[in-house]
Amino acid sequence: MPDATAVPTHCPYCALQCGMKLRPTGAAEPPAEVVERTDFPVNRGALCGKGRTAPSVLSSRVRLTGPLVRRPDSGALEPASWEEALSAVAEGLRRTRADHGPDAVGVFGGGGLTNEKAYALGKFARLVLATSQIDYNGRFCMSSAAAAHQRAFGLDRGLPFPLEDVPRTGCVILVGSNLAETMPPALRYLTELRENGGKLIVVDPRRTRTAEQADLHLAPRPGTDLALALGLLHLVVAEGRVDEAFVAERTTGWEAARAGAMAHWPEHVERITGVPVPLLREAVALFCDAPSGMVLTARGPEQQSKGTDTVGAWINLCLATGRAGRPLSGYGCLTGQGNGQGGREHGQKADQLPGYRKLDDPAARAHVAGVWGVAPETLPGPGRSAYELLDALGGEVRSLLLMGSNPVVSAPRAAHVEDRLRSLDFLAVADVVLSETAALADVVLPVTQWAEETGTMTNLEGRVLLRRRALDPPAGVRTDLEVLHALAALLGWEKGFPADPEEVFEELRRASAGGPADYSGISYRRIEEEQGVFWPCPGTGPGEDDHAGTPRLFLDRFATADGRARFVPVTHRPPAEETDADYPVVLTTGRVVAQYQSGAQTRRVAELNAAAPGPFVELHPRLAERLGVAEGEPVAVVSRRGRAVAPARITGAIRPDTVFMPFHWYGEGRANTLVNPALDPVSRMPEFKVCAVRLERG
Ligand SMILES: Nc1nc2c(c(=O)[nH]1)N[C@H]1C(S)=C(S)[C@@H](COP(=O)(O)OP(=O)(O)OC[C@H]3O[C@@H](n4cnc5c(=O)[nH]c(N)nc54)[C@H](O)[C@@H]3O)O[C@H]1N2
Ligand SMILES: Nc1nc2c(c(=O)[nH]1)N[C@H]1C(S)=C(S)[C@@H](COP(=O)(O)OP(=O)(O)OC[C@H]3O[C@@H](n4cnc5c(=O)[nH]c(N)nc54)[C@H](O)[C@@H]3O)O[C@H]1N2
Ligand code: SF4
Ligand SMILES: [Mo]
Repeated sequence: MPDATAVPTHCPYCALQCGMKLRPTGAAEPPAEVVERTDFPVNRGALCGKGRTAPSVLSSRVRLTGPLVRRPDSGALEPASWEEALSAVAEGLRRTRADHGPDAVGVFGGGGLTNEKAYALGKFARLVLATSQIDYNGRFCMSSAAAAHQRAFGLDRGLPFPLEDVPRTGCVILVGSNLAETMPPALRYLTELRENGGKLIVVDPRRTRTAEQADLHLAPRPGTDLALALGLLHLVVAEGRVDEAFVAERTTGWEAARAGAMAHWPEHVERITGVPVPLLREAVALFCDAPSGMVLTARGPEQQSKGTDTVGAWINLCLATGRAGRPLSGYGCLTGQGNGQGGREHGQKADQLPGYRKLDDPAARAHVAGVWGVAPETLPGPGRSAYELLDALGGEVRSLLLMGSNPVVSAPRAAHVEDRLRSLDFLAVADVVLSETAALADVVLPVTQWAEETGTMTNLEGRVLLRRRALDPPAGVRTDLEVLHALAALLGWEKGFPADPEEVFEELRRASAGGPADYSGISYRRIEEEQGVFWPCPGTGPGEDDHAGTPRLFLDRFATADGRARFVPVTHRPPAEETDADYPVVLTTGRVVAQYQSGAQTRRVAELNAAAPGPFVELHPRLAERLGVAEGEPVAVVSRRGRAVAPARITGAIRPDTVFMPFHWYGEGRANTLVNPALDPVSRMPEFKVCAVRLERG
């Protein structure tokens, strides 16, 4: 039933950015209710439990409703006025800069922030703070896929095609994605694929709810996807399945990539991955017999210290078989956070300027400096990556402004990161709730939530969306843009940091014009009318917006200088930490359907807590038996970084050499206490998906 009082908007959580409508209830709990919205094509009305229950986080009972400042006498966070809180932040950052220089001030952002916020935060760091030390949690997310995209295609947009293409392809290889739990409404695309006669291959060390849907499930040992992809490519060559014409016309570098694959014999690959040779052959047959095909990766193969090469190997497989740059074929990365795509394009990344420009490119510096009205040489250079920045806290970086992340729960080697945060001279956190990280701050700034503010988000397809304000925020909170506006003014920048999102977007359009992620032809008006606009969407003149947008990339040419995709020669290497006599078991980590990320938001929702009340250690019955633990009994997982304890969840759906922990909780069961911060050399992505542990009875 049409409902005029409900405002069409989007979910606060993942990169699917499901469409929904919100209607204010007039009551306190919750202040709004979700109404079905069927016109948005990505989810067509479907929502997961997190999206359905998102309004309950809007309730004042669970959120921050006024600023907090740590009092020297009590050492506790206590209520303060906005004026006091903002001047304490400005003073904290100013003092560090005066005493230790601009690079002693750090900024940490998030992939959940709107495009406008990500843009304003990057500009604030480079201009107001003049620091190079800014990065964000997206570094922990899809940065390896982003790096591999750039290397192979010259451009990084997670999916080069809309999700609606997925059911029409011939075969999908889904690598390390559990989308039945992480993007439930998207499972429909895979169901439709199979209904249409297409094949689904899932690569995951666990037989997940997603793997259960597959025609073929390959369960490699964590951290061995690179060998697996090379083994498949070896078989493609050996069985004469290379698309020679495509390779000759549309690619470069095949010979070296081919040589790399030929060194990976199927039997050798079976020994590394644990995937039997007949299954490798079956996978190649399914993929190559189909008229078209896609490889989609998520965090499984990406969150490794060789994630960039691993994704590169899967891209090589697509290129060699001609499954790229053609309709219904291609490689894609399923980006994770609400604005995981846009958040990586507009300048909160250590090496980047808006429009996905490179900070060390003189032309990019000149263009953006021009839009900002400053001299290019005043812009700082590239800074440290996320983990390296967190690791430097209390050392070279002495004060931090954090917006949109909860690293105390979500960063690798989390006890160390927590310790580094505690050692800061000054920490300011802007958040909607008192997260575990906000609880360590000197000043906590309470901000408005998704439903109470307007902004654009770019979903995993590269579709730029408008998330509209649907209700009034409680008194006492401000938007992130208002916070940056006020702080800039206190630090001497009266102009250049507007609090109105559309004004920020209009500037972002100009800053992105001519860059790889060109938004210059997109306007709020167009997004409203068109259910989102796919970038690149160049404007044809000032104020004009008549380019159609680009739902499908690379059909005529790739975004490299010569228009050809580049094969990258890669060879297998082991994880940074291998199992040994002391730490004989592999730990991998990930998600459950009812909790989101660090849990800061979803752990405040009763219905979600009932579904997923706490951490657990998923292990195979054989491992449980050897350890002598029964279902539900505590298991201690010990790595070289620490110890975590959580109840056993015993299942035959996981490899016997591997245990799995979700990372959504703080305290004794915090998975990230264990995780190895070894970084990928190109993307600087930490190795969340594999480290060596031993198990003890807890
Ligand atoms: N419910 C829920 N949904 C979410 C989120 C959430 O926190 N909760 N977060 C959002 C975000 S930011 C992201 S990034 C996405 C993540 O979405 P996904 O990538 O789907 O989530 P994960 O559970 O991290 O990892 C996926 C799978 O990788 C497997 N895996 C582990 N190690 C390996 C390996 O070495 N190789 C392979 N091939 N697979 C491996 C795990 O068993 C797991 O099933 O989800 C988004 N959606
Ligand atoms: N072991 C392990 N660890 C992982 C992963 C894994 O697979 N395994 N995955 C990694 C991945 S892919 C990701 S993306 C990270 C995510 O980890 P985090 O960066 O911790 O992500 P969130 O929990 O979403 O944190 C967002 C914080 O910002 C707040 N917030 C939400 N919206 C806004 C806003 O608009 N403004 C402001 N100021 N604050 C807001 C939320 O309340 C929350 O406290 O975790 C990483 N950590
Ligand atoms: S799948 Fe993602 S965007 Fe959709 S309702 Fe769930 S959390 Fe929200
Ligand atoms: Mo993520």
